[in-house]
Amino acid sequence: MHQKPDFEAIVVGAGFGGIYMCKKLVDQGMSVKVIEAAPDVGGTWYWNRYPGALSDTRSFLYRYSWDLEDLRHYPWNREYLKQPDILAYLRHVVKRHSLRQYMEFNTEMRAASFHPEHNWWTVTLKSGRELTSRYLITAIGVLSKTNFPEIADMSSFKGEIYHTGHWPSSYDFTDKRVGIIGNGSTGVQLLTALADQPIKHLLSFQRTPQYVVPAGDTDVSPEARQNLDNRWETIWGQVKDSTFGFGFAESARPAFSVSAEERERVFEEAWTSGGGFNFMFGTFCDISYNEEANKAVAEFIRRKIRDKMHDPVKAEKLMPYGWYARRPLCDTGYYEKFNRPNVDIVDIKTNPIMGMTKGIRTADGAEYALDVVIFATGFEAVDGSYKRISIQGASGEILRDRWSEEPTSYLGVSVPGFPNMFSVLGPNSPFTNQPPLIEVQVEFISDLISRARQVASPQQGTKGLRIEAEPSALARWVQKCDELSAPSLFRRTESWIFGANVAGKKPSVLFYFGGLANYREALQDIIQGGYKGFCIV
Ligand code: FAD
Ligand code: NA7
Repeated sequence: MHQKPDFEAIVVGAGFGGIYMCKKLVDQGMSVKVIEAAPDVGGTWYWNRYPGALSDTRSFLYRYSWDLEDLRHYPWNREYLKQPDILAYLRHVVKRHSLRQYMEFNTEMRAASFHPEHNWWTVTLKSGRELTSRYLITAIGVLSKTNFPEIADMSSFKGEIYHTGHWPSSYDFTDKRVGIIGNGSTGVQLLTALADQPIKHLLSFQRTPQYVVPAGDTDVSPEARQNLDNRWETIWGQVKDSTFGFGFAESARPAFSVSAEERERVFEEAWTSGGGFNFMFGTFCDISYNEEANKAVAEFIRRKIRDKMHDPVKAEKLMPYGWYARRPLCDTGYYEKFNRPNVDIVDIKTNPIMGMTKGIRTADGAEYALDVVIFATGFEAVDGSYKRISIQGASGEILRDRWSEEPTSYLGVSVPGFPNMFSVLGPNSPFTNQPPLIEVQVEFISDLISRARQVASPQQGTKGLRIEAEPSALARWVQKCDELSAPSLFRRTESWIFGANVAGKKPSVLFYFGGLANYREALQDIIQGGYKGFCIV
């Protein structure tokens, strides 16, 4: 008889990924412990409670697909969900499926090591407590570790400093001078919301202007909701058979296969219906890799920005000229807010930030006096969360050392040398709407574990107690990710998608650009081949 660990599985993180992982493993009859650093469930939506925080995946697809009854009855009535709505939804799911009993909050994993003699993991918590488990599943988030750049003299600033990814439970900016550093998805949402508050002066410190298209946020009528409720199975079928999983028909037409008038009509239609991914991938199929197509759409958006702005000087500061090849953004009235006299932009590309004293000092010698500085500077995406943890594999190697040059994993879920450990949304996962992808990965991981558990039995000694990805399978997957992203303009554009947003970090291929449908097909092929690329010993 072999010895038993404390739990069959430890799941780290209680966001969309950890919650579903817990559900699947509990349903398989396993003993499961979920540990979460935050005081409650929610993940991203626990931490990012800044004003204006919302998912820009439409409401009908920013949820789980596996509870049809709940899909039909859970109430929501706007095209997009705000942060409190998503947090409430995830709490509801945990309650509905009685998952809280498996979860421990305010519990951070600091280290983990694999013991080849037992084929299990020891997880060390911040408190020093140790837990053992056969399987370790990290669902610790792609956008979880904040990017908090160092600014000279920051400690001498006497005002308030916040990061959007660690937003406090209360704040009051009434009559204050507020500066926001960063204008990605978060900065755009935050500025749009704060501009409506009684703030004295709101300044956006902007390094790279963005292309922002309308979100199209409206009420969802009871009839539209009923229509969805009648079609959930078809809807999710389409989503999981698509590239991006955002629920719109992805275009198969190149931009220059149609006349200039038709292009304009298509852009105009997408502008009116709204949605960032829809605009980039629902209009034409080659915007992200054909330079001419990209230039055409960029020019259209610039025209729209000019139309919205009253002051040509402000408009020019907001004007993007690089490739339209970052995560597509959408807004609920961003540009219009700059038409107000108390909302302005500071171009920190031309005049970088030099330090913080009474506010923010820039290279031209200007000093912008501020009461509040908000960092909307994003995240160290994908592998950032893993840098805080010392994960030691079977031969003693530490995962963050392995990943110091290039974080990679087989299918986004498994790393050779780190047996019985699986990640949800690990490096080289598809670049898609995340909830459906999370489901696909969680189901793959739980099926793989189930397969190993079938092989294992007390009579068979250690057989089936160790699953590991093969190095050759990883190499092939990484090469595929490299080839798929090579022609993309995204790869020639600095952003978190290639790890190019954090000072000192070497950019690398962090995502699989083949889309959700192809990814699912690859998984199916692997399963049918007896879990090709994994060895179960
Ligand atoms: P997370 O939600 O990030 O949860 C990870 C959890 O792990 C966190 O709670 C964290 O506290 C915990 N954790 C991390 N390290 C440890 C540790 N060492 N010990 C214990 N616990 C730990 N995606 C979309 O598809 N569409 C969108 O519209 C969209 N909008 C977004 C908007 C914002 C502002 C942000 C930040 C992200 C957005 N995302 C969006 C991405 C979003 O992160 C995912 O959709 C999804 O929430 C990820 O869920 P997750 O469970 O994988 O990770
Ligand atoms: P992003 O998209 O990484 O945006 C971060 C913003 O912060 C962006 O404008 C950056 O400018 C700016 N930034 C970052 N570091 C600095 C420094 N050192 N100085 C000045 N400005 C800086 O993060 P978000 O939180 O907006 O969005 C992340 C994802 O979360 C998003 O795509 C959604 O999926 C949810 P830059 O563009 O690099 O010049």
